[in-house]
Amino acid sequence: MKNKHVLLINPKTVNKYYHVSLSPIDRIITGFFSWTYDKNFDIPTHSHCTTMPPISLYALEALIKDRVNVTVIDEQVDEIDFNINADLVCITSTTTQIKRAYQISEQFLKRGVPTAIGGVHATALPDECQNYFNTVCVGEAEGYIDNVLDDLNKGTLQFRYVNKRTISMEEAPFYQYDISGGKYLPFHVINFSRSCPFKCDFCSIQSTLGSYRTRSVESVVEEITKAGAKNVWFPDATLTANPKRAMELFEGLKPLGIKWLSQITMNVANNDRLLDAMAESGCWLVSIGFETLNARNIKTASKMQNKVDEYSKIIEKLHKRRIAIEGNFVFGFDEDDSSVFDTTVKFIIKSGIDLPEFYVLTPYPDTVLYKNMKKEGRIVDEDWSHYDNTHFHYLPVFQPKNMSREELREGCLYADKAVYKFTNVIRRLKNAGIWRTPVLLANYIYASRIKSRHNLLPVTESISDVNPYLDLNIDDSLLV
Ligand code: B12
Ligand code: SF4
Repeated sequence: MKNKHVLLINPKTVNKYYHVSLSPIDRIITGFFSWTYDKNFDIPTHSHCTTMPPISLYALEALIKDRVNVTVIDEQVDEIDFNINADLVCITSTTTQIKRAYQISEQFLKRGVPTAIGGVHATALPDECQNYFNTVCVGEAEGYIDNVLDDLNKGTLQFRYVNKRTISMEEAPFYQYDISGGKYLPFHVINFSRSCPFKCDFCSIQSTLGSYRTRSVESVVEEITKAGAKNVWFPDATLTANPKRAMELFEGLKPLGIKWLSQITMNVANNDRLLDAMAESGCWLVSIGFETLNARNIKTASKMQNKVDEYSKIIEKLHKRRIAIEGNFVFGFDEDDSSVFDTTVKFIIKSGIDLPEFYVLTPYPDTVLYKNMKKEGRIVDEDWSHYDNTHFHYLPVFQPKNMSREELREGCLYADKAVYKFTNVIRRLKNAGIWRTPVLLANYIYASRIKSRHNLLPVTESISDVNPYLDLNIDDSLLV
């Protein structure tokens, strides 16, 4: 008999919602796009939505739901009822979210409800987290979660649970959640692998998720078939990390007739057979970390699989196979000066990157980048909620080498505006040569998001005190 109630919470980071907020006019436009593309591809119906369900929580839910009653609260789209009856509150958190996680924990602790934290930040900095939660969980939950539940039942919750073992994918259940309901884009989310074999210095993946490993292709095919999924999102850090296993997966997916998207890395730039199989198995969009156009930056970041002179080639190869590209670029590496923004924007437009995304370099704790910058005395801000590489609300948390922090932030905002300027969207997509409805829709959503960025203020600040956009002075005439 289940006699305990566990809340699983994903804290929000901005005052509204993470990704998309659809006005009535947006709904009509996105609805039209969806209708012409695929009538089964529902657009989100929630008044605000985020693109992705919080997979950490759904991984946990799948692990514990047979033993306890579970309520999943994604604060990006749900309100937290702080008066709800619960025996344990489990919170997941990245570094950006951790301040909000502390606030949530405090509310429940005041009522005497025990709280536990796990995930990327808790794994990197367990001692810090211990100050704010009864229980801190380090590493992949599959290694300790049964002990947590046993101790919850006995009333003997420990202050620390640690798993240092890399758990096998057979031990990691598939996510189980209902994707209808309009809070998220309606992709069925399945991990084929966990972690990543590469060692980029700014990434915290190995320290959280152990060594790279994959599931059996048969189990993935069976899961997709059982769920009747037609649109699948593989949230793997790098689906093609092991090209041989990736080939087996793509062969397995071919008969299913699904459409899918995922993240890949440049290690497959010259593997034409794999790219063919990817397209034939239903891939319509890949996200790639190009990161920088400067080979010296690539070398310092240890992203050795990226060959800058092969970027145009892989873009062309993917477009030839009608696979659209979400291209991720990071600003703030040591070789970057104030000319990097224009150079990158021009490359993106010329090569027709379908969906560009910019990030500001961020030294997340427990990464090589963090350790190096700390040693060099270049970390100037230790407030974790400012470790947000996406929204550019704050000045970068470190001192860049060849520009000021202000220049770096304004450059990121400028680049975002430039690539999503209407005329540049058309130029980009014309150069890409793929006029796919979901890509047009995604460009529309990204452009709206950039336009309404000033509404997405950080949730841990008092909004009346801080509007980080008021002081911005971007000259529109500079836009490419
Ligand atoms: C897929 C992914 C995404 C997806 C989906 C995220 C989502 N909705 O959950 C998308 C693309 C949307 C995304 C967005 C972002 N991401 Co991301 N993402 C990843 C990636 C590559 C894989 C995550 C994954 O597969 N998780 C699978 C789940 C099952 O693993 P898990 O979360 O670790 O959870 C396990 C354990 O940690 C534990 N656990 C987790 N929480 C809890 C809580 C409790 C109480 C317990 C007991 C256990 C427990 O149990 C789980 C099962 O074992 C990671 C890399 C990584 N190291 O994790 C980056 C990563 C998490 N992302 C990162 C970042 C920075 C972001 C963004 C800010 C922007 C970006 N892309 O750079 C946004 C913001 C996300 C946010 N919530 O704030 C960073 C976070 C760094 C940090 N220190 O904070 C990471 C680590 C990558 C990196 N650059 O190093 N991301
Ligand atoms: S390839 Fe991607 S996931 Fe792998 S270490 Fe580098 S940045 Fe992290």
